[in-house]
Amino acid sequence: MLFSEYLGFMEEKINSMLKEEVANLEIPSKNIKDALIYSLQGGKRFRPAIMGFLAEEIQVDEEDFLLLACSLEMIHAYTLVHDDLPAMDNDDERRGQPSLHKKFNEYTAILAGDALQSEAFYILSSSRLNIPTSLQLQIINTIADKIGSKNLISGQMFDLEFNKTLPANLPNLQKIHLLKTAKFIALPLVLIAMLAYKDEHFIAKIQDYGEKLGVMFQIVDDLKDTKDKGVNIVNFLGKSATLNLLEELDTISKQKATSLGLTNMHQINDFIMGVSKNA
Ligand code: GRG
Repeated sequence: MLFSEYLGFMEEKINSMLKEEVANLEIPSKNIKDALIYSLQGGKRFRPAIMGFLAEEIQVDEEDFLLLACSLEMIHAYTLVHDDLPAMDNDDERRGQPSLHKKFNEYTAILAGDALQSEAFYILSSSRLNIPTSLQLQIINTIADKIGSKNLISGQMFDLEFNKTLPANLPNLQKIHLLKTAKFIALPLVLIAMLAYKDEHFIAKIQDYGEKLGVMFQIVDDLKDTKDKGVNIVNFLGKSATLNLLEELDTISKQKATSLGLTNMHQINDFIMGVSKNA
């Protein structure tokens, strides 16, 4: 199946799973339950789709990673809800709808973000994952590392400090892209490699590939949205040099995938490059 088709297939599957996950939660506060449902609607499900694409290449069964994919989407949704808050990026819209704090209010958005993160780890640590406990612990540990203060949180912190207490220069911007976006695009691929019991060498290489893909993903996001954003690579390099960098990353990352025997993953590159053409 083409990656673009697979994305649609995964979107439907994850949407219905997430709906069911939240429906089954016994939450005393109806407002929080409604906010969780709202926050989980409308994503592209890019991270689950890249998981599935790699899973097919290295023979990991769907039932072994779908709950993991749902947990990652919950964590992803939490970061978006919190990022949209007035104290952070102050965005009124998300996924074509009012952002959560606009639809509900600020304290609901803060608590819904917190809840999304806890519910994700509740699923991740449950026996429903049906994998050996030692592997499950390693997976939880890896996720906590990538979304914690060593990675995602510092990336977001630097983003908020950029051009204020943090000098606005290209190395700092690239550090933000790596920590805030790229590590969280590499993570789903690393988790699939862990489920397949791949060795350290493979995991380091797939992480490297995923990070390059993540930087490409962020660059395309920057190309799509250049208005009033200081933290945007197009403002530093200009459009033509940004497109050249994107091409370069595409070539390098495809070589990395090829060296792992994963040529089907090139379709993910092509999908990202395709989005850049319409930017
Ligand atoms: C609040 C801890 C914390 C972190 C926020 C994710 C993030 C960090 C900020 C969001 C802003 C942004 C532009 C992030 C770059 C990554 C990105 C393009 C996220 C959007 O991901 P998509 O396109 O979103 O997969 P959908 O809506 O399709 O799920």
